[in-house]
Amino acid sequence: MKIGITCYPTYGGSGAVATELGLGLAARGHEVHFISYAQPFRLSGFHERVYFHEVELERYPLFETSHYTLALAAAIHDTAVSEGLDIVHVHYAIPHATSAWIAGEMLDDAPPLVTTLHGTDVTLVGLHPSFKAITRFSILRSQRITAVSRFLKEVTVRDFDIPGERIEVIPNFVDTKLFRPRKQVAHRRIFAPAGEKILMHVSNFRPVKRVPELIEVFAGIRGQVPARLVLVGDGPDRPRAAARARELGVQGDVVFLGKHASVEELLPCADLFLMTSDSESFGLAALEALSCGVPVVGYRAGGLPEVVTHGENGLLVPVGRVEEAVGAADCLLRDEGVWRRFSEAARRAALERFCISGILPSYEGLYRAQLEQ
Ligand code: GMT
Repeated sequence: MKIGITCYPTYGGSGAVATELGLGLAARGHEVHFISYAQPFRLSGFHERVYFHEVELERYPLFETSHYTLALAAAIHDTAVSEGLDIVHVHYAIPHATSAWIAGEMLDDAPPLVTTLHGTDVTLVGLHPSFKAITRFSILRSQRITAVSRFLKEVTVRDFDIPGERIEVIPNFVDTKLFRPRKQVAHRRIFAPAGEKILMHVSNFRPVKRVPELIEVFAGIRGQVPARLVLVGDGPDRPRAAARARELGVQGDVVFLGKHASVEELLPCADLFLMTSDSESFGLAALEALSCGVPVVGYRAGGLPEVVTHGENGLLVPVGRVEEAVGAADCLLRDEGVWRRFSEAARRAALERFCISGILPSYEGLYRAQLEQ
């Protein structure tokens, strides 16, 4: 099949999933055309049958804003024509499903449109009164709709009045060969020179992630166990997180690494992964941590409990219960035997339930079923 994939190229789960899906499909013999305004952050190196089409954002003095939705529609249209795409698969509904629908309207024989809902396209941005109607319209115009968790499907049905039978849940996946437990002795020594425990968090530091509150959780843990916190990523809440670390007097033990594309090199040296989001449709970063054998401590929000099994490969507490999160982390860090049991269960969950080789055929099957209709 010739598959067009549109995603945000920026640091985030939807772009990561879309890129790895595309690379996986290409490895299985399909031709994959990424259509985005910049090279997706996880798309590096040369891969056979993988092509990148950059969306040109024209500037003209009359326009004060860029016309991303239109430029993307034009790029999807042009790529569909020039490459003869069989399927267009967009990740994150806003405005990608809208652009792809416009592109389809311009074609006599448009390729079917698959829209994958990822999270805030439905739970936050899409719900804004100025976006809700067009988001619903564009989702419904997709021939196939997928959601990355049962939670996200339920929210979409409830808040957008979209028939449940139209949405298929295909969970996110992880490359378990890449994200695997490794002995990272050198990295560990850099992050924790005195042998402290290493806590890690990876995100785009948006308010939904509650990173300043995560610093509070860390400060509580550090009060009980020698520990250091490694923060990977960047975004609007980074200054507030840094300020909170200074207020709590833990800034010396918090490392802000900034954005890093190869988190599989970092995650294996963590003892725990922290995720304190107040809403998380899936929590891809948590899954990648589990795959590296790193148990997760976090808030029981959205679809995260579908990924992290409480009491088995992580501990989840109600949103905002900082003290309970500290207690949960302490319980895992203090007892080597308990930690090892959780770590092994984490790796097992990734291998048995979320391995890319098990999930990718669901997308292939969905494309085939649509093309055979
Ligand atoms: O929806 C977003 O906030 C953006 C998106 C991203 O690109 O980071 O994150 C969402 O999609 C990821 C991949 O499916 C999920 O793992 C994240 O849980 C989800 N984020 C939220 O729901 C806040």
